[in-house]
Amino acid sequence: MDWLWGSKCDPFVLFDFDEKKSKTEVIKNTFDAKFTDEMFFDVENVEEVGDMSIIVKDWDFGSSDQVVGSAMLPKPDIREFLSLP
Ligand SMILES: [Ca+2]
Repeated sequence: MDWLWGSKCDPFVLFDFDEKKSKTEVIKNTFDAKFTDEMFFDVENVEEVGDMSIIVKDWDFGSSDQVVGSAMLPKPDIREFLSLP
């Protein structure tokens, strides 16, 4: 975790939805990343999907990426976001 001592973060975002994982590109050396990646999740049955896990990590060269923050987007919010009944 190199961002504690003056250098900035190299954030990327991991999504886990319906057991399908996707991630954004790494944006280097910032605390104010703006992600423009588009994520597509091919879901077989929207009635059976669960919550979406969202994890932000700091990419680190030569060591494990560190978790910066996380959130869970619950199924009702996903349905509303997708304008589903
Ligand atoms: Ca880093």
